[in-house]
Amino acid sequence: MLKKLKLRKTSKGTQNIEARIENIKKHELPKHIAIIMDGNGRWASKRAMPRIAGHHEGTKRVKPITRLANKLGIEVLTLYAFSTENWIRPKMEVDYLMKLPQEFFGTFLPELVEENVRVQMMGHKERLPEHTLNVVQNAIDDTRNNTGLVLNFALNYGGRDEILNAVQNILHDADSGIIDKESITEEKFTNYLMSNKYKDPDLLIRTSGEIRLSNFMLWQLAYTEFVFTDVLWPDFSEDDLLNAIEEYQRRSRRYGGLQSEGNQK
Ligand code: V07
Repeated sequence: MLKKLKLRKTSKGTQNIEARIENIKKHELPKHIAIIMDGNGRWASKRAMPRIAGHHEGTKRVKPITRLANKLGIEVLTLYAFSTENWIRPKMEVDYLMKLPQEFFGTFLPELVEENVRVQMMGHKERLPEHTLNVVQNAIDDTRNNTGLVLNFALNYGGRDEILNAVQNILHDADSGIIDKESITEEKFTNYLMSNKYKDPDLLIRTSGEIRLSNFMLWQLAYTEFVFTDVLWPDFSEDDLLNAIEEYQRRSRRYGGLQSEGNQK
């Protein structure tokens, strides 16, 4: 009985999704979507499961969301996978999290290559274990020539840390005469951020009901539309992504013509 219900829900959902995608494509899409994938721990504790079971489930949700973003023609999907603050978690949990890129690419990399998705990473590489860095670098290399969706993982990333680093590098370049101290504009500043190849996010989604930024892309989110949802990340479905995009489209229609704010790359 349970199985039957589940199947019915899935096939109905699929049908709806195709129709919704067609409609969504008729309107302006966010070019860059950033997601704070929160709620894995809560998802697990609700089921009396260990936190790592929630992370495992959360990793599985990244695939369908990436597929849908690619299908919609989104240019950049930035996913907050691990923050510079996450190192204080229990060692066992951190060790597990650091194996998730392996788990993810182990089954998904061939499809990403095939589907023209380009993998990128934003964050400090230094502190990451070698095995993590190796699989991420391998995925970046294998998808280097792809021209479709950029799948950008924020891994060991922190917004203040990023800004501070930009300042330090600017000071360094000013000292070496590479940049003129008097002519540092917002545009030049953004060149020193880790996201310097991408436009600012048009849409930020945070799951799990928390209404804060938690040190994510502080500079880049200045003009971004925020959509917060109570859905926990392991439950976040294609429908939920489409809901967020539809909300974005309703808002941009409402503001129509007033969209010249923010820096456009
Ligand atoms: C992680 C699953 C998603 C929810 C948020 C926390 C747990 C995918 C990756 C990943 C990262 C880099 C990469 C490929 C995949 C990942 C961590 C945690 C640390 F190149 N999910 N996921 N990395 N979670």
